[in-house]
Amino acid sequence: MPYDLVIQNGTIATASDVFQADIGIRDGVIVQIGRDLGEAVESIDATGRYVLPGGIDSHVHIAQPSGEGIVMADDFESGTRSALFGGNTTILPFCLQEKGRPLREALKAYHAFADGNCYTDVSFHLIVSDPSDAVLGQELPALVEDGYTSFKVFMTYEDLRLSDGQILDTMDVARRTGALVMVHCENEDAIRYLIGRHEAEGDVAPRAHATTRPVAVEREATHRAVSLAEVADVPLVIVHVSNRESMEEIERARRRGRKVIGETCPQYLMLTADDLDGMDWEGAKFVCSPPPRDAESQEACWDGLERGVFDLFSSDHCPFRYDDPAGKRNPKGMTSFRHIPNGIPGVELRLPILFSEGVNKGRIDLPRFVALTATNQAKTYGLYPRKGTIAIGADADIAIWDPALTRTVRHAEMHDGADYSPYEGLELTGWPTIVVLGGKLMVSDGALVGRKGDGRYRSRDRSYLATRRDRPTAL
Ligand code: DUC
Ligand code: ZN
Ligand code: ZN
Ligand code: ZN
Repeated sequence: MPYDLVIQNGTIATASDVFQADIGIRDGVIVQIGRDLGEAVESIDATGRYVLPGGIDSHVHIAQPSGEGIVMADDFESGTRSALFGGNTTILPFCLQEKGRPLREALKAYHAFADGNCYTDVSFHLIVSDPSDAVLGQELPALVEDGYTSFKVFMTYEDLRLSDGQILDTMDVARRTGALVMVHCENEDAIRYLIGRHEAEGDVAPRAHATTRPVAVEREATHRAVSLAEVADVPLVIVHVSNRESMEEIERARRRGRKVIGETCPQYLMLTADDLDGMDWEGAKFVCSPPPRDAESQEACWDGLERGVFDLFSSDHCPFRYDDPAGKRNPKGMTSFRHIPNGIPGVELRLPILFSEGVNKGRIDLPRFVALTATNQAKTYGLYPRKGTIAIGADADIAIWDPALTRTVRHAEMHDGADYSPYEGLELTGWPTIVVLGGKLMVSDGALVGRKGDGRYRSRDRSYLATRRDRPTAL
């Protein structure tokens, strides 16, 4: 029987190997890797290109309610389209529980947003904002069984933060059910204190967003999060780490034998707090939390990617329009940095940035790139070995890269719903030019050929980190 699709003559990279071979695909799955595979209905010539597992971005915010009058710039159509063009085939957005409401209600809404609208596969993390007895006792355990195997908790934001006791209670559900907890580490009380001081001084411009969320605020919360996880005896993901001192908390916890995974993001490699200065309200374009820091922190994050302090490199795509009353320039926002919605777009540039600045500049090798952006993402969040690698039996989710293609970032040429890119004008070498999802050609030489709805919802297994000997996984 002929293959549906064969990808020929490319250089394949996985998290462990780089080799030349052809890939035979049938019914959406990789069924052969080798030479002279024989007949195929369709074939792609990947001579001179890298053939990589499709990117998995485990940290993406889409259509998330963001406070009074504020609207996210991406829905599932534009968000997954942007992800696809950036070489991704799966993204994991967050489903936010509204206070006082069941998580199932939020999930129903998110599934309705996503169904039939996606260009990549999607799966959801849960954000627990209200760990009531019903949520902890019944709802979360049932949802873990249903394939929602990870939840995020916040230590900051008045309306999202959990107390230490609530975090412990949520971690305890994870301990009992084999779910994985992700924590946003910033100390809300410390931030409130600094915001009060700066506003009293009339210091209200976007730059003060960074000043009022200094490293100490993140480091303290990181220390507390890993300590709470130690008390509850659960593995942990520290998301969006921005600086060396927080990295050191992760490393110290690991030396104590704790399973702690670190994640960093493109903004902490490419931006600094100086970007929040700027004429008019332009600095708002770079407002995200934790904030970008300084050149030394950028170096620290590169170092962490090289040395393995970080296992995950994700975008934290959280897009708001700039020139829009529903976004960064909302009427209240312009009166104080405090009202600027936190988050920046990045799902389309995550991989090109790491490829150009990491692989092409010799900071990390190709297998490490694949590990950080696909394989570890799949393993951490229960998608491996179905996704995150090029292997017989895996989904045929593949990105073909031209390692020598140089392009300058222009938001006008991007595919998200925002009206700017924080990386405008950046010259990057190495771009995905062909993307295949489940054996179906989605992007061909930079043009969209896939259809909305080709991407589907995927339930997940438990993380390999959270499985115990008495609860085996697919691994
Ligand atoms: N945390 C995120 O993970 N993303 C955007 C904003 C935030 O605070
Ligand atoms: Zn966060
Ligand atoms: Zn100040
Ligand atoms: Zn985020």
